[in-house]
Amino acid sequence: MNTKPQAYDTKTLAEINKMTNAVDGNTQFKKWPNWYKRILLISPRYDAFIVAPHLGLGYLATALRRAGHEVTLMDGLRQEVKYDPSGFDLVAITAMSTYFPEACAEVRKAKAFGLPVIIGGPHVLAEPQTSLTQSGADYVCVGEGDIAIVEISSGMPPEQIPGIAYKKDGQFVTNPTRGFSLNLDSFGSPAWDLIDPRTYPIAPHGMTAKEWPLAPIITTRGCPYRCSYCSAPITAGGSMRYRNPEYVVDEIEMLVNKYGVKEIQIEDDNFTFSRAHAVSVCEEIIRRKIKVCWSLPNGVRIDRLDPELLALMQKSGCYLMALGIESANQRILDIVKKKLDKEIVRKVVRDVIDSGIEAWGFFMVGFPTETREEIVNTIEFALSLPLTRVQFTKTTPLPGTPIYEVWKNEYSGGKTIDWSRFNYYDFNPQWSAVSGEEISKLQRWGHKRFYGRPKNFMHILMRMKPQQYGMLLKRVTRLWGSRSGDGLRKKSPEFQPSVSLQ
Ligand code: B12
Ligand code: SF4
Repeated sequence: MNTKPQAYDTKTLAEINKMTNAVDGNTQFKKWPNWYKRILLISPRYDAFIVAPHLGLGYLATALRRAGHEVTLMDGLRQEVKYDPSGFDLVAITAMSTYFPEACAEVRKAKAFGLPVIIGGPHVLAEPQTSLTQSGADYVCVGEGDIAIVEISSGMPPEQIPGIAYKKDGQFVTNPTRGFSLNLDSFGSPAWDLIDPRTYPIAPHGMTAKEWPLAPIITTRGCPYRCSYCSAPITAGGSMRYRNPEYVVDEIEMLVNKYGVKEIQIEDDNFTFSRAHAVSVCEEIIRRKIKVCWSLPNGVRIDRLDPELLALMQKSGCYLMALGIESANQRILDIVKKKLDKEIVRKVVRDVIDSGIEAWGFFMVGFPTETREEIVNTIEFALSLPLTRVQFTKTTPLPGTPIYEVWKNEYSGGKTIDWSRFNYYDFNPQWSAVSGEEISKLQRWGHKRFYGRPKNFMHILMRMKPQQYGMLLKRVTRLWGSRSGDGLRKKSPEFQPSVSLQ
Protein backbone atom coordinates (compact mmCIF):
# COMPACT_ATOMS: atom_id res chain seq x y z
CA MET A 1 0.00 0.00 0.00
CA ASN A 2 1.39 3.38 -0.97
CA THR A 3 0.60 5.86 1.76
CA LYS A 4 2.84 8.67 0.61
CA PRO A 5 0.70 11.69 -0.23
CA GLN A 6 1.28 12.83 -3.79
CA ALA A 7 0.61 16.43 -4.65
CA TYR A 8 -1.14 16.66 -7.97
CA ASP A 9 -1.93 19.63 -10.06
CA THR A 10 -5.40 20.52 -11.17
CA LYS A 11 -6.79 22.71 -13.86
CA THR A 12 -7.34 26.43 -13.60
CA LEU A 13 -10.82 27.76 -12.97
CA ALA A 14 -11.17 28.85 -16.59
CA GLU A 15 -10.08 25.45 -17.89
CA ILE A 16 -12.48 23.63 -15.58
CA ASN A 17 -15.35 25.87 -16.64
CA LYS A 18 -14.55 25.14 -20.26
CA MET A 19 -14.50 21.44 -19.50
CA THR A 20 -17.96 21.65 -17.98
CA ASN A 21 -19.32 22.16 -21.45
CA ALA A 22 -17.56 19.06 -22.67
CA VAL A 23 -18.32 16.55 -19.97
CA ASP A 24 -17.57 13.58 -22.14
CA GLY A 25 -14.51 14.99 -23.74
CA ASN A 26 -11.89 14.43 -21.06
CA THR A 27 -10.69 11.75 -18.70
CA GLN A 28 -11.55 13.50 -15.45
CA PHE A 29 -15.24 13.71 -16.29
CA LYS A 30 -15.46 10.56 -18.34
CA LYS A 31 -18.74 8.68 -18.12
CA TRP A 32 -18.10 5.04 -17.37
CA PRO A 33 -20.86 2.50 -18.08
CA ASN A 34 -21.91 2.69 -14.44
CA TRP A 35 -22.27 6.51 -14.47
CA TYR A 36 -24.42 7.77 -11.59
CA LYS A 37 -26.53 10.70 -12.67
CA ARG A 38 -28.52 11.76 -9.61
CA ILE A 39 -26.46 12.28 -6.46
CA LEU A 40 -27.87 12.91 -3.00
CA LEU A 41 -25.52 14.67 -0.56
CA ILE A 42 -26.43 14.32 3.11
CA SER A 43 -25.28 15.89 6.34
CA PRO A 44 -27.25 14.01 9.01
CA ARG A 45 -29.38 15.50 11.73
CA TYR A 46 -27.60 15.49 15.09
CA ASP A 47 -27.75 17.29 18.39
CA ALA A 48 -26.36 20.75 17.63
CA PHE A 49 -26.43 24.33 18.79
CA ILE A 50 -24.66 25.61 15.72
CA VAL A 51 -26.33 25.26 12.37
CA ALA A 52 -24.20 26.54 9.54
CA PRO A 53 -24.21 25.97 5.78
CA HIS A 54 -22.03 22.93 5.11
CA LEU A 55 -19.16 24.19 2.97
CA GLY A 56 -17.76 20.71 2.37
CA LEU A 57 -20.99 19.45 0.80
CA GLY A 58 -21.33 22.74 -1.07
CA TYR A 59 -17.93 22.18 -2.70
CA LEU A 60 -18.76 18.57 -3.53
CA ALA A 61 -21.98 19.75 -5.19
CA THR A 62 -20.04 22.20 -7.36
CA ALA A 63 -17.61 19.50 -8.46
CA LEU A 64 -20.44 17.11 -9.31
CA ARG A 65 -22.46 19.65 -11.25
CA ARG A 66 -19.44 20.56 -13.31
CA ALA A 67 -19.19 16.92 -14.29
CA GLY A 68 -22.81 16.90 -15.39
CA HIS A 69 -24.51 15.33 -12.37
CA GLU A 70 -27.80 16.38 -10.82
CA VAL A 71 -27.28 17.16 -7.14
CA THR A 72 -29.69 17.31 -4.21
CA LEU A 73 -28.33 18.41 -0.84
CA MET A 74 -30.08 17.59 2.42
CA ASP A 75 -28.73 19.14 5.59
CA GLY A 76 -30.37 17.40 8.52
CA LEU A 77 -29.93 20.44 10.74
CA ARG A 78 -31.96 22.52 8.32
CA GLN A 79 -34.51 20.03 7.02
CA GLU A 80 -35.79 16.52 7.46
CA VAL A 81 -33.66 13.98 5.63
CA LYS A 82 -36.47 12.26 3.79
CA TYR A 83 -36.23 11.01 0.26
CA ASP A 84 -37.73 8.90 -2.43
CA PRO A 85 -34.99 6.39 -3.33
CA SER A 86 -36.17 6.21 -6.91
CA GLY A 87 -34.94 9.77 -7.31
CA PHE A 88 -31.27 8.94 -6.69
CA ASP A 89 -28.48 6.80 -8.03
CA LEU A 90 -25.81 7.40 -5.36
CA VAL A 91 -25.86 8.72 -1.81
CA ALA A 92 -22.90 10.61 -0.31
CA ILE A 93 -22.82 11.25 3.43
CA THR A 94 -20.51 13.43 5.50
CA ALA A 95 -19.43 12.79 9.10
CA MET A 96 -17.54 14.44 11.89
CA SER A 97 -16.73 12.14 14.79
CA THR A 98 -19.50 13.52 16.99
CA TYR A 99 -22.20 12.65 14.52
CA PHE A 100 -20.71 9.50 13.07
CA PRO A 101 -23.51 7.40 14.65
CA GLU A 102 -26.13 9.54 12.89
CA ALA A 103 -24.17 9.22 9.65
CA CYS A 104 -24.21 5.43 10.06
CA ALA A 105 -27.98 5.55 10.49
CA GLU A 106 -28.26 7.44 7.20
CA VAL A 107 -26.03 4.87 5.51
CA ARG A 108 -28.28 2.05 6.71
CA LYS A 109 -31.33 3.90 5.42
CA ALA A 110 -29.81 4.40 1.99
CA LYS A 111 -28.57 0.82 1.85
CA ALA A 112 -32.05 -0.42 2.74
CA PHE A 113 -33.20 1.28 -0.46
CA GLY A 114 -30.44 -0.54 -2.33
CA LEU A 115 -28.51 2.66 -3.10
CA PRO A 116 -24.71 2.73 -3.31
CA VAL A 117 -23.22 4.89 -0.59
CA ILE A 118 -19.98 6.79 -0.13
CA ILE A 119 -19.04 8.42 3.16
CA GLY A 120 -16.46 11.12 3.81
CA GLY A 121 -15.49 13.93 6.16
CA PRO A 122 -13.13 14.50 9.10
CA HIS A 123 -14.12 11.37 11.00
CA VAL A 124 -13.98 8.80 8.27
CA LEU A 125 -10.79 10.08 6.68
CA ALA A 126 -9.03 9.48 9.98
CA GLU A 127 -10.70 6.13 10.65
CA PRO A 128 -11.38 4.60 7.24
CA GLN A 129 -11.45 0.94 8.12
CA THR A 130 -13.71 1.13 11.18
CA SER A 131 -15.88 3.70 9.42
CA LEU A 132 -16.46 1.38 6.51
CA THR A 133 -17.13 -1.61 8.71
CA GLN A 134 -19.35 0.18 11.21
CA SER A 135 -21.37 2.14 8.69
CA GLY A 136 -21.82 -0.50 6.03
CA ALA A 137 -21.10 2.05 3.29
CA ASP A 138 -19.66 0.94 -0.03
CA TYR A 139 -16.82 3.45 -0.17
CA VAL A 140 -14.95 5.70 2.20
CA CYS A 141 -13.29 8.87 0.94
CA VAL A 142 -9.95 9.12 2.72
CA GLY A 143 -9.25 12.82 2.23
CA GLU A 144 -10.40 15.77 0.20
CA GLY A 145 -13.47 14.70 -1.76
CA ASP A 146 -13.73 17.26 -4.53
CA ILE A 147 -12.25 14.99 -7.18
CA ALA A 148 -12.83 11.58 -5.60
CA ILE A 149 -16.59 12.09 -5.56
CA VAL A 150 -16.63 12.93 -9.24
CA GLU A 151 -14.62 9.84 -10.01
CA ILE A 152 -16.88 7.60 -7.90
CA SER A 153 -19.96 9.14 -9.48
CA SER A 154 -18.49 8.71 -12.94
CA GLY A 155 -18.60 4.96 -12.36
CA MET A 156 -14.82 4.68 -12.61
CA PRO A 157 -13.65 1.28 -11.29
CA PRO A 158 -12.83 1.77 -7.58
CA GLU A 159 -9.32 0.33 -7.91
CA GLN A 160 -8.41 3.24 -10.17
CA ILE A 161 -9.53 5.94 -7.73
CA PRO A 162 -6.84 7.28 -5.38
CA GLY A 163 -7.84 8.19 -1.83
CA ILE A 164 -10.74 5.83 -1.32
CA ALA A 165 -11.20 2.61 0.63
CA TYR A 166 -13.74 -0.16 0.08
CA LYS A 167 -14.27 -3.86 0.51
CA LYS A 168 -13.47 -6.35 -2.18
CA ASP A 169 -14.29 -10.02 -1.67
CA GLY A 170 -14.71 -9.27 2.02
CA GLN A 171 -11.24 -7.73 2.25
CA PHE A 172 -10.61 -4.10 3.16
CA VAL A 173 -8.79 -2.31 0.34
CA THR A 174 -7.17 1.11 0.70
CA ASN A 175 -6.06 2.71 -2.52
CA PRO A 176 -2.97 4.92 -2.67
CA THR A 177 -3.45 8.25 -0.95
CA ARG A 178 -4.62 11.22 -2.96
CA GLY A 179 -2.62 14.31 -2.15
CA PHE A 180 -4.27 17.60 -1.37
CA SER A 181 -5.01 19.64 -4.45
CA LEU A 182 -2.53 22.43 -5.03
CA ASN A 183 -4.95 24.65 -6.90
CA LEU A 184 -7.91 25.51 -4.71
CA ASP A 185 -9.22 27.93 -7.30
CA SER A 186 -9.99 25.01 -9.55
CA PHE A 187 -12.69 24.02 -7.05
CA GLY A 188 -14.54 27.31 -7.54
CA SER A 189 -17.08 28.21 -4.83
CA PRO A 190 -19.57 26.02 -3.00
CA ALA A 191 -22.96 25.58 -4.69
CA TRP A 192 -24.53 28.37 -2.66
CA ASP A 193 -28.00 27.82 -4.08
CA LEU A 194 -28.02 24.45 -2.26
CA ILE A 195 -26.76 25.89 1.03
CA ASP A 196 -28.49 29.25 0.76
CA PRO A 197 -27.59 31.17 3.96
CA ARG A 198 -31.15 32.50 4.17
CA THR A 199 -32.50 28.97 4.62
CA TYR A 200 -30.55 28.40 7.85
CA PRO A 201 -31.74 29.27 11.35
CA ILE A 202 -29.92 31.96 13.29
CA ALA A 203 -27.46 29.63 15.02
CA PRO A 204 -24.05 30.73 13.74
CA HIS A 205 -20.59 29.54 14.72
CA GLY A 206 -19.92 31.14 18.09
CA MET A 207 -23.68 31.38 18.68
CA THR A 208 -23.80 35.13 18.18
CA ALA A 209 -23.30 37.36 15.19
CA LYS A 210 -23.71 41.02 14.42
CA GLU A 211 -25.65 40.82 11.18
CA TRP A 212 -27.94 38.44 9.38
CA PRO A 213 -27.96 36.65 6.90
CA LEU A 214 -24.52 35.28 7.50
CA ALA A 215 -22.32 32.99 5.44
CA PRO A 216 -19.18 31.01 6.28
CA ILE A 217 -16.41 30.88 3.70
CA ILE A 218 -12.91 29.50 3.46
CA THR A 219 -10.06 31.39 1.83
CA THR A 220 -7.33 28.81 2.53
CA ARG A 221 -7.15 25.14 3.38
CA GLY A 222 -4.62 23.47 5.64
CA CYS A 223 -2.26 24.37 8.44
CA PRO A 224 1.52 23.90 8.64
CA TYR A 225 1.58 23.59 12.46
CA ARG A 226 1.26 20.26 14.22
CA CYS A 227 -0.52 20.95 17.50
CA SER A 228 -0.90 17.43 18.75
CA TYR A 229 -4.60 17.77 19.66
CA CYS A 230 -5.76 19.21 16.33
CA SER A 231 -6.98 17.33 13.32
CA ALA A 232 -7.03 20.28 10.92
CA PRO A 233 -3.74 19.26 9.25
CA ILE A 234 -5.13 15.76 8.69
CA THR A 235 -8.46 16.96 7.40
CA ALA A 236 -7.37 19.93 5.33
CA GLY A 237 -3.67 19.24 4.75
CA GLY A 238 -0.40 19.92 6.52
CA SER A 239 0.61 22.93 4.46
CA MET A 240 -1.14 26.13 3.53
CA ARG A 241 -3.06 26.29 0.27
CA TYR A 242 -4.53 29.60 -0.76
CA ARG A 243 -7.40 30.70 -2.89
CA ASN A 244 -6.75 33.69 -5.08
CA PRO A 245 -7.87 36.65 -2.92
CA GLU A 246 -9.70 38.11 -5.91
CA TYR A 247 -11.83 34.97 -6.24
CA VAL A 248 -12.42 35.01 -2.48
CA VAL A 249 -13.72 38.56 -2.69
CA ASP A 250 -15.72 37.68 -5.81
CA GLU A 251 -17.46 35.08 -3.67
CA ILE A 252 -18.05 37.55 -0.84
CA GLU A 253 -19.45 40.09 -3.29
CA MET A 254 -21.71 37.48 -4.86
CA LEU A 255 -22.99 36.43 -1.42
CA VAL A 256 -23.75 40.04 -0.57
CA ASN A 257 -25.43 40.86 -3.89
CA LYS A 258 -27.26 37.64 -4.59
CA TYR A 259 -28.08 36.29 -1.13
CA GLY A 260 -28.26 39.53 0.84
CA VAL A 261 -25.47 38.36 3.13
CA LYS A 262 -24.40 40.98 5.65
CA GLU A 263 -21.80 39.08 7.64
CA ILE A 264 -19.06 36.67 6.60
CA GLN A 265 -17.43 34.16 8.92
CA ILE A 266 -14.00 33.15 7.67
CA GLU A 267 -13.55 29.53 8.79
CA ASP A 268 -9.91 29.06 7.78
CA ASP A 269 -7.66 27.18 10.16
CA ASN A 270 -4.91 29.77 9.81
CA PHE A 271 -6.20 32.82 7.95
CA THR A 272 -3.30 35.09 8.92
CA PHE A 273 -0.50 32.56 8.44
CA SER A 274 0.41 34.38 5.27
CA ARG A 275 0.25 38.06 6.06
CA ALA A 276 0.30 38.80 2.33
CA HIS A 277 -2.82 36.68 1.77
CA ALA A 278 -4.73 38.32 4.62
CA VAL A 279 -3.65 41.77 3.44
CA SER A 280 -4.76 41.05 -0.14
CA VAL A 281 -8.21 39.87 0.97
CA CYS A 282 -8.68 42.95 3.17
CA GLU A 283 -7.42 45.37 0.53
CA GLU A 284 -9.67 43.88 -2.10
CA ILE A 285 -12.74 44.23 0.15
CA ILE A 286 -11.80 47.86 0.80
CA ARG A 287 -11.05 48.56 -2.87
CA ARG A 288 -14.45 47.24 -3.94
CA LYS A 289 -16.20 49.09 -1.08
CA ILE A 290 -18.20 46.00 -0.14
CA LYS A 291 -20.64 46.66 2.67
CA VAL A 292 -20.09 43.61 4.83
CA CYS A 293 -18.72 42.85 8.25
CA TRP A 294 -16.70 39.76 8.92
CA SER A 295 -15.28 37.68 11.72
CA LEU A 296 -12.90 34.81 12.48
CA PRO A 297 -14.84 32.53 14.86
CA ASN A 298 -12.61 29.53 14.19
CA GLY A 299 -9.60 31.19 15.80
CA VAL A 300 -6.32 32.63 14.60
CA ARG A 301 -2.82 32.19 15.93
CA ILE A 302 -1.70 34.76 18.44
CA ASP A 303 1.76 34.98 16.86
CA ARG A 304 0.42 35.73 13.37
CA LEU A 305 -0.99 39.16 14.11
CA ASP A 306 0.52 42.62 14.28
CA PRO A 307 -0.97 46.08 14.85
CA GLU A 308 -0.80 47.17 11.17
CA LEU A 309 -2.45 43.99 9.95
CA LEU A 310 -5.12 44.29 12.64
CA ALA A 311 -5.81 47.89 11.65
CA LEU A 312 -6.27 46.86 8.02
CA MET A 313 -8.50 43.96 8.99
CA GLN A 314 -10.66 46.27 11.07
CA LYS A 315 -10.86 48.79 8.24
CA SER A 316 -12.07 46.10 5.87
CA GLY A 317 -14.93 45.10 8.20
CA CYS A 318 -13.44 42.59 10.64
CA TYR A 319 -15.14 43.11 13.99
CA LEU A 320 -14.35 39.93 15.88
CA MET A 321 -11.71 37.27 16.14
CA ALA A 322 -11.23 34.23 18.31
CA LEU A 323 -7.67 33.69 19.52
CA GLY A 324 -6.18 30.24 20.00
CA ILE A 325 -4.51 30.72 23.39
CA GLU A 326 -5.26 27.24 24.78
CA SER A 327 -3.18 27.30 27.98
CA ALA A 328 -1.48 29.72 30.34
CA ASN A 329 1.23 27.16 31.05
CA GLN A 330 4.30 27.08 28.85
CA ARG A 331 4.91 23.46 29.90
CA ILE A 332 1.55 22.46 28.43
CA LEU A 333 1.93 24.57 25.29
CA ASP A 334 5.25 22.86 24.71
CA ILE A 335 4.07 19.31 25.25
CA VAL A 336 1.22 19.77 22.77
CA LYS A 337 3.62 21.42 20.29
CA LYS A 338 1.65 24.64 20.09
CA LYS A 339 4.88 26.52 19.30
CA LEU A 340 3.56 29.56 21.09
CA ASP A 341 5.33 31.80 23.57
CA LYS A 342 2.88 32.45 26.38
CA GLU A 343 4.59 35.75 27.14
CA ILE A 344 3.25 37.43 23.99
CA VAL A 345 -0.41 36.62 24.62
CA ARG A 346 -1.33 39.58 26.81
CA LYS A 347 0.19 42.12 24.44
CA VAL A 348 -1.46 40.64 21.35
CA VAL A 349 -4.89 40.56 23.02
CA ARG A 350 -4.35 44.23 23.84
CA ASP A 351 -3.35 44.95 20.22
CA VAL A 352 -6.53 43.29 18.97
CA ILE A 353 -8.73 45.31 21.32
CA ASP A 354 -6.83 48.52 20.50
CA SER A 355 -7.45 47.95 16.81
CA GLY A 356 -11.18 48.01 17.51
CA ILE A 357 -11.68 44.29 17.00
CA GLU A 358 -13.41 42.24 19.65
CA ALA A 359 -11.34 39.35 21.05
CA TRP A 360 -12.59 35.93 22.13
CA GLY A 361 -10.27 33.44 23.81
CA PHE A 362 -10.13 29.71 23.15
CA PHE A 363 -8.71 27.73 26.06
CA MET A 364 -8.45 24.02 26.68
CA VAL A 365 -8.44 22.08 29.91
CA GLY A 366 -7.53 18.51 30.76
CA PHE A 367 -4.37 18.12 28.67
CA PRO A 368 -2.36 14.94 29.24
CA THR A 369 -0.49 15.22 32.57
CA GLU A 370 -2.06 18.63 33.31
CA THR A 371 -2.37 19.40 37.01
CA ARG A 372 -5.21 21.08 38.81
CA GLU A 373 -3.06 24.13 39.48
CA GLU A 374 -2.29 24.42 35.78
CA ILE A 375 -5.98 24.31 34.87
CA VAL A 376 -6.76 26.91 37.49
CA ASN A 377 -3.88 29.00 36.20
CA THR A 378 -5.36 28.93 32.68
CA ILE A 379 -8.78 29.95 33.96
CA GLU A 380 -7.33 32.77 36.04
CA PHE A 381 -5.27 33.96 33.11
CA ALA A 382 -8.32 33.94 30.83
CA LEU A 383 -10.25 35.96 33.38
CA SER A 384 -7.47 38.51 33.55
CA LEU A 385 -7.56 39.28 29.82
CA PRO A 386 -9.91 41.86 28.24
CA LEU A 387 -11.83 39.21 26.28
CA THR A 388 -15.55 39.44 25.56
CA ARG A 389 -16.02 35.68 25.28
CA VAL A 390 -14.08 32.63 26.45
CA GLN A 391 -14.41 28.92 25.82
CA PHE A 392 -12.82 26.33 28.06
CA THR A 393 -13.02 23.10 26.11
CA LYS A 394 -11.95 19.67 27.25
CA THR A 395 -8.96 18.24 25.45
CA THR A 396 -10.44 15.58 23.21
CA PRO A 397 -8.37 12.98 21.33
CA LEU A 398 -9.65 13.56 17.81
CA PRO A 399 -9.03 10.54 15.57
CA GLY A 400 -5.83 10.76 13.58
CA THR A 401 -4.08 13.17 15.96
CA PRO A 402 -0.96 12.27 17.94
CA ILE A 403 -2.88 12.54 21.21
CA TYR A 404 -5.45 10.08 19.88
CA GLU A 405 -2.68 7.49 19.56
CA VAL A 406 -1.56 8.28 23.12
CA TRP A 407 -5.11 7.89 24.37
CA LYS A 408 -5.70 4.67 22.46
CA ASN A 409 -2.44 3.02 23.49
CA GLU A 410 -2.12 4.19 27.06
CA TYR A 411 -5.47 5.29 28.44
CA SER A 412 -8.35 3.67 26.56
CA GLY A 413 -8.02 0.37 28.41
CA GLY A 414 -9.09 -1.24 25.15
CA LYS A 415 -12.48 0.47 25.29
CA THR A 416 -14.02 2.08 22.26
CA ILE A 417 -15.38 5.58 22.07
CA ASP A 418 -19.05 6.39 22.22
CA TRP A 419 -18.89 8.94 19.41
CA SER A 420 -22.19 10.50 20.37
CA ARG A 421 -20.49 12.05 23.40
CA PHE A 422 -17.27 12.83 21.69
CA ASN A 423 -17.27 16.58 21.95
CA TYR A 424 -15.37 19.21 23.88
CA TYR A 425 -17.78 19.09 26.82
CA ASP A 426 -18.81 15.48 27.35
CA PHE A 427 -15.76 13.36 26.65
CA ASN A 428 -13.01 12.79 29.14
CA PRO A 429 -9.93 10.82 28.18
CA GLN A 430 -8.81 10.29 31.83
CA TRP A 431 -5.20 11.18 31.14
CA SER A 432 -4.80 14.32 33.13
CA ALA A 433 -3.49 14.31 36.66
CA VAL A 434 -6.99 15.55 37.52
CA SER A 435 -10.09 13.36 37.51
CA GLY A 436 -12.70 13.70 34.78
CA GLU A 437 -15.25 14.88 37.26
CA GLU A 438 -12.95 17.57 38.56
CA ILE A 439 -12.19 18.77 35.03
CA SER A 440 -15.91 19.08 34.32
CA LYS A 441 -16.29 21.10 37.50
CA LEU A 442 -13.38 23.35 36.64
CA GLN A 443 -14.74 23.83 33.12
CA ARG A 444 -18.10 24.89 34.53
CA TRP A 445 -16.45 27.02 37.19
CA GLY A 446 -14.40 28.88 34.57
CA HIS A 447 -17.46 29.60 32.45
CA LYS A 448 -19.52 30.52 35.47
CA ARG A 449 -16.95 33.02 36.65
CA PHE A 450 -16.53 34.59 33.24
CA TYR A 451 -20.18 34.77 32.23
CA GLY A 452 -21.21 35.56 35.78
CA ARG A 453 -19.73 38.99 35.19
CA PRO A 454 -22.66 41.21 34.23
CA LYS A 455 -20.78 42.88 31.38
CA ASN A 456 -19.81 39.58 29.78
CA PHE A 457 -23.27 38.11 30.15
CA MET A 458 -24.92 41.26 28.84
CA HIS A 459 -22.56 41.27 25.89
CA ILE A 460 -23.90 37.89 24.77
CA LEU A 461 -27.51 38.84 25.38
CA MET A 462 -27.14 42.03 23.39
CA ARG A 463 -25.64 40.15 20.46
CA MET A 464 -28.38 37.54 20.39
CA LYS A 465 -31.62 37.79 18.52
CA PRO A 466 -34.68 37.10 20.73
CA GLN A 467 -35.39 33.89 18.80
CA GLN A 468 -32.02 32.58 20.03
CA TYR A 469 -32.78 32.86 23.76
CA GLY A 470 -34.25 29.33 23.91
CA MET A 471 -31.06 27.98 22.36
CA LEU A 472 -28.93 29.87 24.89
CA LEU A 473 -30.88 28.34 27.74
CA LYS A 474 -30.51 24.87 26.25
CA ARG A 475 -26.79 25.39 25.81
CA VAL A 476 -26.24 26.57 29.36
CA THR A 477 -28.29 23.66 30.72
CA ARG A 478 -26.26 21.28 28.59
CA LEU A 479 -22.96 22.71 29.79
CA TRP A 480 -24.05 22.40 33.36
CA GLY A 481 -24.99 18.79 32.74
CA SER A 482 -21.78 17.96 30.83
CA ARG A 483 -20.50 14.50 31.54
CA SER A 484 -17.40 13.53 33.42
CA GLY A 485 -14.89 10.81 32.78
CA ASP A 486 -16.79 7.81 34.08
CA GLY A 487 -19.39 8.21 31.37
CA LEU A 488 -22.32 8.83 33.66
CA ARG A 489 -24.32 11.99 33.78
CA LYS A 490 -23.94 13.14 37.35
CA LYS A 491 -25.42 15.88 39.39
CA SER A 492 -22.43 17.58 40.91
CA PRO A 493 -22.48 19.07 44.39
CA GLU A 494 -21.74 22.79 44.57
CA PHE A 495 -18.15 23.11 43.49
CA GLN A 496 -15.72 24.39 46.10
CA PRO A 497 -12.24 25.03 44.77
CA SER A 498 -9.66 23.54 47.09
CA VAL A 499 -6.99 26.14 46.37
CA SER A 500 -7.32 29.85 46.81
CA LEU A 501 -8.44 31.31 43.53
CA GLN A 502 -8.45 34.97 44.33
C1 B12 B 1 -16.42 25.24 10.13
C2 B12 B 1 -16.18 24.14 11.13
C3 B12 B 1 -17.24 23.82 11.98
C4 B12 B 1 -18.61 24.46 11.86
C5 B12 B 1 -19.44 23.90 10.74
C6 B12 B 1 -19.11 22.52 10.27
C7 B12 B 1 -19.77 22.17 8.98
N1 B12 B 1 -21.06 22.27 8.87
O1 B12 B 1 -19.05 21.77 8.07
C8 B12 B 1 -19.21 24.20 13.27
C9 B12 B 1 -19.01 25.44 14.07
C10 B12 B 1 -20.67 23.80 13.31
C11 B12 B 1 -18.30 23.10 13.78
C12 B12 B 1 -18.63 22.38 14.91
C13 B12 B 1 -17.82 21.41 15.47
N2 B12 B 1 -16.60 21.05 15.03
CO1 B12 B 1 -15.76 21.83 13.46
N3 B12 B 1 -14.72 22.55 12.08
C14 B12 B 1 -14.96 23.46 11.20
C15 B12 B 1 -13.68 23.70 10.36
C16 B12 B 1 -12.94 24.86 10.97
C17 B12 B 1 -13.85 23.94 8.88
C18 B12 B 1 -14.76 22.94 8.16
C19 B12 B 1 -14.91 23.35 6.73
O2 B12 B 1 -15.88 23.99 6.37
N4 B12 B 1 -13.93 23.00 5.90
C20 B12 B 1 -13.94 23.28 4.48
C21 B12 B 1 -14.60 22.12 3.71
C22 B12 B 1 -14.36 22.33 2.23
O3 B12 B 1 -14.00 20.92 4.10
P1 B12 B 1 -14.76 19.69 4.75
O4 B12 B 1 -16.04 20.07 5.34
O5 B12 B 1 -13.80 18.94 5.58
O6 B12 B 1 -15.11 18.79 3.46
C23 B12 B 1 -14.12 18.27 2.61
C24 B12 B 1 -13.55 16.89 3.01
O7 B12 B 1 -13.62 16.62 4.38
C25 B12 B 1 -14.34 15.91 2.20
N5 B12 B 1 -15.66 15.48 2.64
C26 B12 B 1 -16.43 15.92 3.63
N6 B12 B 1 -17.59 15.25 3.68
C27 B12 B 1 -17.57 14.39 2.67
C28 B12 B 1 -18.51 13.45 2.25
C29 B12 B 1 -18.21 12.65 1.13
C30 B12 B 1 -19.21 11.66 0.68
C31 B12 B 1 -16.98 12.79 0.45
C32 B12 B 1 -16.67 11.96 -0.73
C33 B12 B 1 -16.03 13.72 0.89
C34 B12 B 1 -16.34 14.51 1.98
O8 B12 B 1 -14.50 16.61 0.98
C35 B12 B 1 -14.84 17.97 1.30
C36 B12 B 1 -14.39 18.87 0.18
O9 B12 B 1 -12.99 18.79 0.00
C37 B12 B 1 -12.94 22.34 10.60
C38 B12 B 1 -11.43 22.41 10.46
C39 B12 B 1 -10.97 21.73 9.21
N7 B12 B 1 -9.83 22.09 8.73
O10 B12 B 1 -11.63 20.85 8.67
C40 B12 B 1 -13.40 21.98 12.01
C41 B12 B 1 -13.53 20.50 12.36
C42 B12 B 1 -14.20 19.80 11.22
N8 B12 B 1 -14.42 20.54 13.52
C43 B12 B 1 -14.13 19.68 14.43
C44 B12 B 1 -14.83 19.50 15.65
C45 B12 B 1 -14.20 18.57 16.66
C46 B12 B 1 -16.04 20.13 15.88
C47 B12 B 1 -16.95 19.93 17.10
C48 B12 B 1 -17.17 18.48 17.41
C49 B12 B 1 -16.33 20.68 18.29
C50 B12 B 1 -17.15 20.65 19.56
N9 B12 B 1 -17.79 21.73 19.85
O11 B12 B 1 -17.17 19.71 20.29
C51 B12 B 1 -18.23 20.65 16.67
C52 B12 B 1 -19.40 19.71 16.32
C53 B12 B 1 -20.56 20.04 17.20
C54 B12 B 1 -21.49 18.92 17.44
N10 B12 B 1 -22.60 19.24 17.98
O12 B12 B 1 -21.22 17.79 17.19
C55 B12 B 1 -12.93 18.85 14.02
C56 B12 B 1 -13.45 17.49 13.51
C57 B12 B 1 -12.63 16.32 13.92
C58 B12 B 1 -13.40 15.07 13.77
N11 B12 B 1 -12.70 13.98 13.84
O13 B12 B 1 -14.59 15.02 13.61
C59 B12 B 1 -12.26 19.77 12.94
C60 B12 B 1 -11.46 19.01 11.87
C61 B12 B 1 -11.34 20.78 13.67
C62 B12 B 1 -10.35 20.22 14.63
N12 B12 B 1 -10.31 20.76 15.80
O14 B12 B 1 -9.59 19.35 14.41
N13 B12 B 1 -17.18 22.98 13.05
S1 SF4 C 1 -4.55 24.31 16.47
FE1 SF4 C 1 -4.43 25.88 14.89
S2 SF4 C 1 -2.24 26.16 14.58
FE2 SF4 C 1 -2.46 24.21 15.63
S3 SF4 C 1 -2.54 22.67 14.00
FE3 SF4 C 1 -4.67 23.24 14.48
S4 SF4 C 1 -5.20 24.84 13.06
FE4 SF4 C 1 -2.97 24.66 13.06
